Amino acid sequence: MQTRRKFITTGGAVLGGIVMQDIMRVVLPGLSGYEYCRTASAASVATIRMRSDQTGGDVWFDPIGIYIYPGQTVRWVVAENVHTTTAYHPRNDNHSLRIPEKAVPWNSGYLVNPGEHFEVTLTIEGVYDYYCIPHEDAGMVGRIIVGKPVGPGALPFDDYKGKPGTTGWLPVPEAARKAFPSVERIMREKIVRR
Ligand SMILES: [Cu+2]
Repeated sequence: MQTRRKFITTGGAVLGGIVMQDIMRVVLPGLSGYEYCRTASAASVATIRMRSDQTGGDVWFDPIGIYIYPGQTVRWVVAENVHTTTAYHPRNDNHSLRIPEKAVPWNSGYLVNPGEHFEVTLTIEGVYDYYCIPHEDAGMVGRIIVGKPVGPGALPFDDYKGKPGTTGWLPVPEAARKAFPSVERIMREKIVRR
């Protein structure tokens, strides 16, 4: 927005105030909101789209794996179908813990309309695995790495079994296990798409 505003101001000086005001009124209502969001968030927000084919048989997060810096915000946006973004954490329906121990788990609840979105800002370093409640068994999961790839999410899926305090935790379903991109691949490529 800064750049655009500067450009418009410069243009206004050249074209004259009245003309420029008219142009702004006509052209900017459509552009300004988008430009503002895009520019304001570019430095700090990573966007993940929640996707589906027309039948709902194929569902996925895009990208499925991302690397971000501590303090960056992740925003999930519905593109098609109905989804959630829900951290692998015992407080979310007794799912096994696959985010850093000190991190706060999130659950967006159902996002039902295209464009609906949910954000978290992740400050604690580690691997964060998450799923979509209605589509977990279909393998709709994603992985975020914040800074160093450490914590429970970096361990094998069954690592918790037999450890104290894990009674009743639900293991990651088979289709989801297959869907996760590896930690190594995310560290190498930073953004991983299916
Ligand atoms: Cu879903």
